[in-house]
Amino acid sequence: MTEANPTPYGSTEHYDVVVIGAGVSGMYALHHLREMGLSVRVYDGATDVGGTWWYNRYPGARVDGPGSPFYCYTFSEELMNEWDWAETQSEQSAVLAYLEHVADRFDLRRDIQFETWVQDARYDEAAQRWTVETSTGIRASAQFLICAVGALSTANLPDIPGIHDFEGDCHHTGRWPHEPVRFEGKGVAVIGTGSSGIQSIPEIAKSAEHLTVFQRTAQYSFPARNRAITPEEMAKARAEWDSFRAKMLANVGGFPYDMQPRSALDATPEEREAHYEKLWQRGGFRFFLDLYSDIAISEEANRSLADFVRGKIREIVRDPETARKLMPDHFVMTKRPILDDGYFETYNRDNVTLVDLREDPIERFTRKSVVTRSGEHPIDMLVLATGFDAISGTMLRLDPRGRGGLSLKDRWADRFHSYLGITIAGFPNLFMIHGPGSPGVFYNMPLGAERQMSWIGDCMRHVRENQLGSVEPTRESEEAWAAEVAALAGATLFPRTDSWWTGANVEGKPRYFCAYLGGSIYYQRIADVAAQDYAGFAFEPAHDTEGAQAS
Ligand code: NA7
Repeated sequence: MTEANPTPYGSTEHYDVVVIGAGVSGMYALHHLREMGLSVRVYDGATDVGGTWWYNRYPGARVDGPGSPFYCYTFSEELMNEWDWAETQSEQSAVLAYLEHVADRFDLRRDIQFETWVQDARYDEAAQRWTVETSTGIRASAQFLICAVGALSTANLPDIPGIHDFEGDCHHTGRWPHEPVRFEGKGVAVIGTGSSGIQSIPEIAKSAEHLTVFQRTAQYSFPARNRAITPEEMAKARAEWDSFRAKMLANVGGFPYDMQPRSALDATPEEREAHYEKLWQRGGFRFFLDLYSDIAISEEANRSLADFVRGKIREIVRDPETARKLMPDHFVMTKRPILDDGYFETYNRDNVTLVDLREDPIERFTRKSVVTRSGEHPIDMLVLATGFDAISGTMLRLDPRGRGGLSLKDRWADRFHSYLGITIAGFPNLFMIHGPGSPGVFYNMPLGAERQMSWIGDCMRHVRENQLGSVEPTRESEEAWAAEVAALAGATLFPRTDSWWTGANVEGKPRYFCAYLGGSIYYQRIADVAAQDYAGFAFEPAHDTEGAQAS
């Protein structure tokens, strides 16, 4: 292993790699890089591991992806064998407990500095190294910088007149307090009906005196039907782990399932209805995987599912006026699909009111109320389920400085330029996990982190073993990559809806769909790039071979 050189406060610590973020991606990056024999330091602002699972402690927070036991790391069969998942849609505390176990088992914490924000990251062209400075006064230098900063980590806080005057407690779902929040006897307002709002609203309604939901966009939501995982299911997942993992690697989204090859338009309306009904009754994330192949592609296919869900909302919600307000009108699936536990049923409670902000927008806050065009809504507590400056937001907040002091904010002013969703021209030796231009949130995220990190590790090895000093994509390869990302997205309905996937939820953000659709194809693409001597990248020789090798 290369020697790390930690030095006292005020001077510079030297590592091979600095990783920003100790969530799912950063934790795996640390493990992988250590296995490669590199010295690594990880910085994270939280007090412990977990990233998004450390922060998002709001009531009702659960896995809304493929579901346990397949939302987990796959690199260690022993880890799979020793960890029991209790439910199909694991709650936040269960996922966090798993990540804490991973940190213990692989002794990760000794190389992680918690409660430490990286405030400055600069590339030194002469030294071919990154220097970071932290909120705790640490300065560290490393040959490589890995940004494992999370796709959903910078809160999107609404800028509504008077919001800072509100005197009651105010919590963003992604910054939820660690001590219990009590809703009993309180008038609570929730702003936002994305996944976080829709997971938390039924839970808050159970104990709040009154809950007022402020909805900007009505949503399609599907039953999670969370249930216990049986010992037999866990045993099967373990016994057949190799074949499950092989399926995950081959599947477009990284899940151990076969995709439905049939077009919705090849089925009769009756067949479609029966198929949707069967999936609705079974629930869970597999609803989306077992749909027809063209739901996100063909307007007609899409309409068939949208009509089905709208029919369900009408059936569930007793008050026709509330049901009308809850009717979504965008293409179904083109905002992040949501799994809920009794969301629409919650509007049948006497203590819940829905305000449709399209008809009745918020004008301002007072010390004790929300004022909409139609009048005043007195509240004691405000819950902001308003989402995140997703995918690119945290990189922009970090604003690393590349060659010649180039600011990422400037480089990304018009688009989130990247090559392979991993590297950025002008920012040598910097790698992103789940960055814009990668499959990111369109892929099983722990597995995606493993696969991207494995590619990044190989690229670092290539640099070091060939006495190179830096690796950086060309702008031409970025342009070609952007065209590939756009062509994949352009064949779908996704770019046609305002969502955090298209950046439309944050004012002033470039509006375009920046995830690489195509999952497993992506991993073949990046493997091919490596096999073709890292086609599309420019390498510099090491200015100081010894320094680059031994850090
Ligand atoms: P989302 O999915 O971005 O949802 C945020 C919600 O907040 C959504 O309904 C927004 O409406 C609404 N919103 C945002 N800003 C405002 C303002 N200013 N006024 C009113 N309403 C607003 O974030 P989540 O945290 O729910 O989910 C993020 C991901 O985490 C989720 O997809 C899972 O993958 C896990 P909009 O739809 O933009 O009109």
